[in-house]
Amino acid sequence: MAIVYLGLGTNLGDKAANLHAAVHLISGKIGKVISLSSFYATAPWGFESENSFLNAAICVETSLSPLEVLHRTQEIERTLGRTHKSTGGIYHDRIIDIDLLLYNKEIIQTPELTIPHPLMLQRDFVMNPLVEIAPDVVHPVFGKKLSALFFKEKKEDSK
Ligand code: PH2
Ligand code: MG
Ligand code: MG
Repeated sequence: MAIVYLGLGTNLGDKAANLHAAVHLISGKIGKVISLSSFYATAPWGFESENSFLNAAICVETSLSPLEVLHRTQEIERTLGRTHKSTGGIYHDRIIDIDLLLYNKEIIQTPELTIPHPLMLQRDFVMNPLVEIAPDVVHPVFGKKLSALFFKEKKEDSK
């Protein structure tokens, strides 16, 4: 069994309902939900949109491999009606986005999948919910607890 952390985001439609629907499908198709963060209202990051986001993080116990988890999350995004993927750093409004943040302590770098998620530490909309449910989980690249890394980022921001 592996422990996987996923980031969830939505900025279209009934956002709370979209997150609940994603959690339900994740529990059916990926594994047992161990914990779910609060839902955080956040401003769009990295692109302009009049639609604010609702973000959350979830911890799941799974028997699937990292690539299988990725493919299931993509399937769930399509089931919930996501049309186009963000490519080349161009972001779009979306019904649901499910990002693979951490898979055990694994470090994976392939064209299809990079774990830990390369931008997670820079994104408050990922780290606020993730630190809520996993403050003591150690980031496999930086070797420090998520809470410590997030706090450090915050201090550097305010310099
Ligand atoms: N996702 C992005 C880009 N920008 N901004 C917020 N607030 N929340 C997101 O989930 C988000 C974003 C790329 O997937
Ligand atoms: Mg994303
Ligand atoms: Mg994504």
